[in-house]
Amino acid sequence: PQAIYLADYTPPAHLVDHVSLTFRLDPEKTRVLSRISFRPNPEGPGGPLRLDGEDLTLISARIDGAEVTPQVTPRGLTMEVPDAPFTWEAEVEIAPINNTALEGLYMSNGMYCTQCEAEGFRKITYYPDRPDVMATFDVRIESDEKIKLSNGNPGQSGDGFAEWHDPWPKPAYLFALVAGDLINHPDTFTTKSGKDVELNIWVRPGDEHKCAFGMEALKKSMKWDEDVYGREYDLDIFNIVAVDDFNMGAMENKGLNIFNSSAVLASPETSTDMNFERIEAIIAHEYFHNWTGNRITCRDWFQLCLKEGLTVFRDAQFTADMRSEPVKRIDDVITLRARQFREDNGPLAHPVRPASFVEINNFYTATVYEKGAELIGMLKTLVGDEAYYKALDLYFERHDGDAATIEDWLKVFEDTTGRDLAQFKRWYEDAGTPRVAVSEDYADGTYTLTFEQHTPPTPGQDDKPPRVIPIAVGLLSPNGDEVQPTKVLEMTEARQSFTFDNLSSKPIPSILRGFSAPVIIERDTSNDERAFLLAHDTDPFNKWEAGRDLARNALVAMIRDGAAPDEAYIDAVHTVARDDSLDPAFRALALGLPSQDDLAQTLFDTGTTPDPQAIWDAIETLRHARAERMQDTATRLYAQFQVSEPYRPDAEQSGARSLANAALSLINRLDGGAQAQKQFDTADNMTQQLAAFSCLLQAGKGDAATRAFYDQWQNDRLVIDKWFMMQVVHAAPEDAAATAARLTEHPDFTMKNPNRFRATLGALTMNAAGFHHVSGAGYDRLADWLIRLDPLNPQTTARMCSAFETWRRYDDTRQGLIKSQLDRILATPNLSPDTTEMVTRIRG
Ligand code: HT7
Ligand code: ZN
Repeated sequence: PQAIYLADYTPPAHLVDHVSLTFRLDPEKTRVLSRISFRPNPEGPGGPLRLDGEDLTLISARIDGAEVTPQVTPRGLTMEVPDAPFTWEAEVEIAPINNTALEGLYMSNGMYCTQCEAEGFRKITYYPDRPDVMATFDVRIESDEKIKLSNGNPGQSGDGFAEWHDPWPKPAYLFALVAGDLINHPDTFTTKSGKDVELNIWVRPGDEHKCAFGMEALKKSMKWDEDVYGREYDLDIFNIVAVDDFNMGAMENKGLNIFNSSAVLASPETSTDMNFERIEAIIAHEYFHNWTGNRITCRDWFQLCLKEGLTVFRDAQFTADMRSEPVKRIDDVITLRARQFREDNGPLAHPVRPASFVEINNFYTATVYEKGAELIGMLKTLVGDEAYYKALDLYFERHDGDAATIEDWLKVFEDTTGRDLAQFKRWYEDAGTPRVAVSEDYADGTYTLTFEQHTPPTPGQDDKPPRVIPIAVGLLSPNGDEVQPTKVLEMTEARQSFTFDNLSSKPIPSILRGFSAPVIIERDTSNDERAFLLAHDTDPFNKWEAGRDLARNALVAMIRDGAAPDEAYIDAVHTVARDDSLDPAFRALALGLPSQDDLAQTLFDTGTTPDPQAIWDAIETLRHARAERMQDTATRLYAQFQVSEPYRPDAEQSGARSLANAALSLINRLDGGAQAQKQFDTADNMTQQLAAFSCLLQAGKGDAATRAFYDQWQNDRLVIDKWFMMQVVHAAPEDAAATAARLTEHPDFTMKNPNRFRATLGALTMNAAGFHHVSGAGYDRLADWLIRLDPLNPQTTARMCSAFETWRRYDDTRQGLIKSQLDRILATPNLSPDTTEMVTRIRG
């Protein structure tokens, strides 16, 4: 497969005014009739009509009513056409039942559904399948299925047919169709200008009791986008459909969002607090795409971050407003570091706006999404809130109906603020996480902070010029008072100093407050200073960060130097846990420890080859030491934070449960699972049940609970995903690969369902010490299953290859074992382009 380059962008030769589609649905022989009004693009390169098309059987084609015979290849067709507007008509045949890749039109549990982003529409009919071709669509679905849905507003319907009209021009990746035996959970929303919108969540019969939360989340999202961004919904109806077999979380098709059932269905008995929060965020994310993605779309797939970075940023703002801003920020930074910093640091590093790709599906990454969102946050910090919202108003006004670029995006900020954003643009173009080294000086009441930035080389990019970095800083006096409230320092040079005057003593700096830029701060900080910040910092993010750094140092000292668990760390975190003036959710976060992967990277960065087993042992030892020291506190917190009111998945109750369950896991270290067993037996919601189940598995007392959990939930596929996942994630390192292998033999295991596959094999990669067990069994098992999945579902296979991306940090034995698995995958006959690209990049 050939790479394609941003620099080679050329506008399409032909534009489309309108598309009419008729679907005659059949599992093996669906007929798709298209009637498309084309016109030459005055700004295009000219030449023949080129349409994308894959896995299609062309039955007939006509231009302006006359039968034609185009030149057909496996990737599409070409046809000489008049240099004037014309109508293209085609009939093609497809077989949704055979479509296991879950791209294009496929079947899930007997229901027809589509996934067209990024390039799935070409598996439905011949079309210029690129986002800068936007058209209005009419769709007629002919089928005996009870419910037949597509984009836009409903038109006529009758015995065996339904019609839909989408008045908003859209690219083909936003096309959607669903047909099946579905039940709706209906509601309405009245927009700020008084328009009533019909809302529906469509599910399989039996799931209707799991829709209420998603519906509330949708209405809150619609209101929030009106209140905060002034964006109103623009159709008469908004449909959401839950589908079991889905490659990602959800898809923002115009007026017809399609969701992985795990991202929309929720009930207290079957979903955890984390599930509820994730569902609320994904519903908001997909809804917000209606403006940032659909009304304004991307010119080409290199601009993916234009819609994804902005929409992730908007959904994070929404969650912060609905729940707790500091907790959301801490959660997001934990994820950013775990996924995006890891990506930026290895062979898959790429810019937020990549310059080339082979398979676009491989670029739906943490860098495009999460780092893309960080760039929006930095821009907002740099220009200020007022200018940010003014720029957004201009963006919506200027580019409504456009397929836009990052240049268009930055220009609205330049025009609003008069700032030159040329240096800021480097954030979009240069891969890698900048390191910012900090030094300080204090003399005669003046405190000076000096920053030096450098970004390590990444594949294909050796030298990186300095970027503009907003560094939010506050200063504390030695008695704990804040002497300098948060101030944003704008670093633009490779080395730059900032001074603070009139200080009566040398202050303690709190640097990168709120994690104001996606960088790594390098500073020699003593543990005393960290403990001071943990106790006194007014910035919740840096307060949490100080505790996290203390824990990391303690663990590194144990692993590298054989040190005993650090009493000072345990005292400091114990103080936070006991502090009833703090938000319980924050206290639970403070009790968290750095992940095994985080520690492996920290060791590697500081010159020690990480030993996954030693990391696991150290975490176990530290957890045990903490449990012993915090025994009384744990007992008190566990009792104090039991929730007696009826279950609500809101921030208040979920914060209380997370602290009580953090206490349970401390208690569990010492009581051999007794309290966890009680909680498991009496739990009336999944948060409590799963927390107890996880404790029992960790205590080695999980056999009875494993059986009971299965018996209770065997008919709920989403809960059974949890059952698979828990067993693998909590298996002892030496048993993890065998546990995953055993579960792949279970009658409920299927590799056709991505959720189940991820719950089993993805869980193996989450069990770091198990996956990296020196026997190589983890690597071998994963490679086996990736090789098996690839012919069925290349997209999910390719994404899961990233489990191997950190291979160069390990010892020669493990490197050799992983390399041989990568070679084995690459040597597989007919390996998909998706997986070939990923493994080739990882192998280097
Ligand atoms: N825009 C969507 C990204 C996407 C996707 C979703 C489901 C299945 C396959 C997919 N390929 C790309 C989801 C989003 O970011 O909102
Ligand atoms: Zn998105």
